[in-house]
Amino acid sequence: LKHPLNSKWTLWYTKPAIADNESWSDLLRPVTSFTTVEEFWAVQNAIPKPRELPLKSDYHLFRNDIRPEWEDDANSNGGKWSFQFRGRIPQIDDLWLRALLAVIGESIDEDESEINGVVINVRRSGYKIGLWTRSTRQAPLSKVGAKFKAVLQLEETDKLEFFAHSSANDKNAKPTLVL
Ligand code: M7G
Repeated sequence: LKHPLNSKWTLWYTKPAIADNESWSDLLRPVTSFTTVEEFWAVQNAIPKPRELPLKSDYHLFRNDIRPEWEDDANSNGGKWSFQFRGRIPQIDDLWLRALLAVIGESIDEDESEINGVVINVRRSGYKIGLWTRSTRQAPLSKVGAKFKAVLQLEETDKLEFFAHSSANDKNAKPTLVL
């Protein structure tokens, strides 16, 4: 017996650059896709956890055939709810799993329309998790952000920040919403 998910999901991996001439698109690859709960767990149990990934790598889990890039038509008018966890915190594997389950279980967004995917970046400063949304409409975003803050087990005083992808190339961009 297999339990179907609402969407097909594809896991992507960004490997760390070794040489300076390796571009973003050279480093980003789809790993595998799944459509059922059972296939999700088979993938989850087979792959390295965030704590086992090298610095500068990313996992991206995206719906259907959406590419984990600002340029994809599904993402270009949207943005991401983002939180930076400082340091190599031991809970990150559990928090990432909670984020994955919330996204594939569609428990963050009741009408299923806003969420395109979820990303973890492994960086020297720590781990960053981002929830990518289809739009920047404030009402649904606030609801989604509040739920995502609970999924990540953030404290009231932790600041979850929303950035529009239209400002993704601006290193000084300020969040357009903060929860
Ligand atoms: P990042 O991995 O989102 O965050 O972006 P970081 O600054 O914490 O490392 C790192 C770099 O990867 C960006 O400056 C871009 O050069 C490239 N990059 C990341 N993303 C998500 C995209 C994307 O969606 N499209 C393109 N073209 N480049 C990207």
